[in-house]
Amino acid sequence: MRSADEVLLLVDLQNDFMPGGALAVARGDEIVPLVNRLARTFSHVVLTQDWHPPEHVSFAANHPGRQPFETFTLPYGEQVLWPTHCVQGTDGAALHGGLDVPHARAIIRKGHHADVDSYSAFLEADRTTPTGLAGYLRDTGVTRVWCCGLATDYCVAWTALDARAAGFDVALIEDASRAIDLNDSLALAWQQLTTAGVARVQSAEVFAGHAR
Ligand code: VGL
Ligand code: ZN
Repeated sequence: MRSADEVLLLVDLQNDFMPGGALAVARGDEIVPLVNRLARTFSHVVLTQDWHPPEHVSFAANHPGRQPFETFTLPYGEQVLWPTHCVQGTDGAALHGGLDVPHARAIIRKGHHADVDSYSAFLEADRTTPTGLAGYLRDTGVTRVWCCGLATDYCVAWTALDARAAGFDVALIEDASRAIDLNDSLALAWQQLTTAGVARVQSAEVFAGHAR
C-alpha cells in the first residue's frame, strides 16, 4: 500500500468517453482493469466525473451552425465545441460499469456551471473558480498526486498541471490513460506537463515494490 500522503486521482472514467460513447476516446475501455489494479495499491482514491447541464456552453449543439470539434471564442478564451456528453444524471455520465473502486473516498464533479467548461478537476476553464479539490487534498494530508484516466491530453493533463500549480508532487500514469489527440493536442500536452515538472510514469513503476 502506498503511503497516506499519496492519492490516486482517477479522471473521467465515464461511459461517454468509452468506445460507443458520445465523446469516445479510442481504446478508453482498455485501461479499466489496469486502473482497478492500481487503485488497490492506494488507500486514498478520488474519482472525477465530467458533469454538464444540458445547456452547457461546451456543446456544439448549443451553438447554432457550429459543429463538434470546432473551436469557439468565449469570454474566458478558446473553447473546443464537443458533442453533447456527460449530461448530469444520464447513463453516459455514469462511471464505467467495470470500474471496481469501492474504497474511493470522494467524487469531484466538474463542468457543472453552464457557462464555463472544466477540463481540470482543480480549476474551471475561467482559470479562477476552484472546485475545492486542492483544499480537500491538503486537509486530508495529501502531498503527492498520481493521476490517470481519460483523456490524457484534456482532462488528465489539465488536472495534472493544476495539481502541480497547487503545489503537489504530481505523476501522470501514461499507460493507464488514453488520449483524444485533436490537432496534435497530445504532443502539446506532454510538452506542457514536462515543462511543469509532472512526472511521466508507467504503471509498472507504480506497482514496483507494492503488493497487488
Ligand atoms: C473531456 C473533453 C470534454 C475529458 C471532458 O474528460 O478529457 N474532454 N470534456
Ligand atoms: Zn466535458
